[in-house]
Amino acid sequence: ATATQRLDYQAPAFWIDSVELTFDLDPAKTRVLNKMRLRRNPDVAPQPLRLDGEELNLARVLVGGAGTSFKIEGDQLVLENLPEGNEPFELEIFTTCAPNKNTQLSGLYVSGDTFFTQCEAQGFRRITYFLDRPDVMASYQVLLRADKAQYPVLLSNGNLVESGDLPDGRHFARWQDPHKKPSYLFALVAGKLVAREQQITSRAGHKHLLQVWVRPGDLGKTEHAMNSLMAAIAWDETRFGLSLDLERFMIVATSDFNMGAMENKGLNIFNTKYVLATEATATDADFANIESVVGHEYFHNWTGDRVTCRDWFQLSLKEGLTVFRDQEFSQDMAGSPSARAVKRIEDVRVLRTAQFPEDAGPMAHPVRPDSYVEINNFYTVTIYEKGAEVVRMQHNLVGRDGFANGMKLYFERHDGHAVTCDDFVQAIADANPASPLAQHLGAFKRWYSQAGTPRVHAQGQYDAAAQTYTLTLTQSCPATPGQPDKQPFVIPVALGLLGQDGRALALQLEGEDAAAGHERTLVLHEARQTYTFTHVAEAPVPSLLRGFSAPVILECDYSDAELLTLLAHDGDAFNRWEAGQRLALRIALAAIASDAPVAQAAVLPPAFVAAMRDVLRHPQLDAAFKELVLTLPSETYLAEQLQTVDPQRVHEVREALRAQLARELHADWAWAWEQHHASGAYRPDAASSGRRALAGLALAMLCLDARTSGDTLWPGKTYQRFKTAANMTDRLAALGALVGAGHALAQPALERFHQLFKDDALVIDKWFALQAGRVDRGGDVLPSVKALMKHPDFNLKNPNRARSLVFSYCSANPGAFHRSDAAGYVFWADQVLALDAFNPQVAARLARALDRWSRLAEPWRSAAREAIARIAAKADLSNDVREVVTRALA
Ligand code: BAL
Ligand code: ZN
Repeated sequence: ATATQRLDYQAPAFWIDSVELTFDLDPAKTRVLNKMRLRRNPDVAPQPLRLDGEELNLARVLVGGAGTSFKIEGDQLVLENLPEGNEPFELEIFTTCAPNKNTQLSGLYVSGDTFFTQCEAQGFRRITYFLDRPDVMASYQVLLRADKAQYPVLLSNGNLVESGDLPDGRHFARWQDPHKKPSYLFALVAGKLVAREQQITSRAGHKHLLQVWVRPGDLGKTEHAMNSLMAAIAWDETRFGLSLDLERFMIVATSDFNMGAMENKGLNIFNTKYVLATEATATDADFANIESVVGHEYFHNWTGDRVTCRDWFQLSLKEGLTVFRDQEFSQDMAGSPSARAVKRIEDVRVLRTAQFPEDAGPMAHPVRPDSYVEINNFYTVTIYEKGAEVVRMQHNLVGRDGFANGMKLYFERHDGHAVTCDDFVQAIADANPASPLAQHLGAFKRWYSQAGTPRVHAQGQYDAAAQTYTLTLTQSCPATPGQPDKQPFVIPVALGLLGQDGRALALQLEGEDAAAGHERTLVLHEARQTYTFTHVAEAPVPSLLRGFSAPVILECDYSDAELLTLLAHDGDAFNRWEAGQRLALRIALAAIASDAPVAQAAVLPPAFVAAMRDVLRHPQLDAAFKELVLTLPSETYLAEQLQTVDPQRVHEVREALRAQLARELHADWAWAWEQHHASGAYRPDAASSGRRALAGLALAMLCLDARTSGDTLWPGKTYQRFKTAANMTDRLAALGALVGAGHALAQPALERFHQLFKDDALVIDKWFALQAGRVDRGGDVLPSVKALMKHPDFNLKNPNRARSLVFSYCSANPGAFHRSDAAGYVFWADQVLALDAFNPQVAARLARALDRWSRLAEPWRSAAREAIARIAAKADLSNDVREVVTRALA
């Protein structure tokens, strides 16, 4: 397969003004009549019409009602004898497809007994021949016909204009979308579904019908999704002045879905994982994810649907911006400054453990990539999460009001159009001409064009005689594939200075008349810049990159004492957490580098343990924040700091540190459990989920310690908690504590859990994931994963189930996966190949699990390379997997 290049973009030779689609739905053979009105694009030289189509059976083509000649070239239908001139003409195409054979879950497919579609990025061409590219925006009218008993509900985008019965037990529904849209936002759903409904009146005074469609038994699990949707609608009106532009807004849930959810205009299709929740079946994290994903898809209605992408290289235009919006929404919903900081820390943790490795590995690509073989491989943490950071930096450089003005200008200029990342940043800058963003716009745009995570080195110098503090910031960025040299980035560095007692110091830069506050943002835009603060009465402790003000790696030679000061006093909650992580990282990395045995050893120095105790027992800090501070950096994050990675040593050291924290803070964990475990009526709000998170961590630590101490009290209490828990968060935490400690009670608890929830697919996913993700002890996880592959409930074809077992092991459990006998890698390669035979998108995701193979120590490195090469040697790989393994071996 050939790569598509960003710079090869050309406007389409034809526009499609309107489409009338008629579907006769049948799982084995669905007939599609596609009647389009097209016209030549006068700006492009006359040429044949080339329509995309994949796995379609073509029956007939008519132009202006008459037969015409055509050619099939590869996956394209080519029409040469079309009317000349710029007048619109009508083209009718009859095709059939087989939804029940569509295991890729792209295009029109069947899940259970229900029809669903997924068209982003290029699934529409699997439904009919079309100009399947996002810059072709058309009006859609859709007629659905199907057996009434089998498919009583028929949905598509927009408004229902007509419905009724047909002969032979069939019926129809006609839908009209009032908004033009690209083909990737088309959707249809047909099946036995029921809806939770809600009528709302917007702030603008318009009435809307909201619906959440699910299978009949699931209606009781839709309240939270509906609440989240209403909150998202209200939030977008308040925060950005953007209101719902449709009479009806629908969400439909399916249990077979490659992604999390999809923002089809007016008819969002969701993975059940991000819709269904009750306190008995879903955890606090599930509740939070539902709120965030429902918000995300809803926010796409403006940032994605009304203003869409010119081409797929601009994917972050809608994804980065919409992730930024959903992150802000979740922070605003969380409420208190502390709860907002917790959300920020969680988001940064994802960025660092998933995006930083991507940016340092063979799949590294800019936020706006330059080339791809398979666009589905570019729905990445770089496009989404780093893209969101790039929007966040713009927000912070122009301020909250400036950003709102920039968004307003963006919609004034581009509403109804397909545009580029450049158009977005230009609008934000033009609305804020005096801002540092506008001042450094050209350099700022490098965030879109250069891959790799920049490193910022900070060096401070205190001059007691002059009472000055000089901070020198230097930046660099490592080479990434195809980009050996990087130009400096524009890096906003939010900072404060603390006195030795932790007090915030007033900030006055050389040349300024007076101090201006206790926090400010320096804009680093050259390779090296120096800033001098004056009137500094004592050697300060710098608190740099507050709130993680830029997606960079900050290097600063802090002493342990300085980090302890920041951990105890920093007014910026993010940096307070960060100081604890830096301390833990430093200790862990030293232990990894040494050959000393770590099991049962006291690797953590007393000062660190005492600082952790102080945080845990702190009278003012929130439980959620404590839980984050008391959680050690992950194995993946630790590995990212190393030039050469021995994954077993990383695992062993982290487990030893965890065991020591469990042991030395035993009384404190018991205290934390007693203080936080009581639960009244369940509410998924930030404060109560924080208490549950800390109680859950305490229980895990108490069970872990019982493993070595032989204590039976805490495992017994945990089992009791597991049995009587009033909600899934507490129940799963107790089960996880037993499983994580490898306690004998884990097995009966797992069996009981399965028995209780055997009919709830999303809970059974948790049951698989817990076992595949548990702490490895002597290589015992892989055999149980292999046994679970044979469990009657396991099904590789269901993406959620595949993710819960195979991905939880290969992609999220490094200590268990990186076995020195290479059996983890052999298993991985087998599963990538098995998945690729029917679902390339999911297979290609799994293929990313060994991205960072080249940094592994031997024998892992050679074994990993061999496993990747075995996949690459397969002749009939999908483009998806081929691209990933080719880049890995390059
Ligand atoms: N557009 C694909 C799914 C999402 O990002 O919302
Ligand atoms: Zn999105």
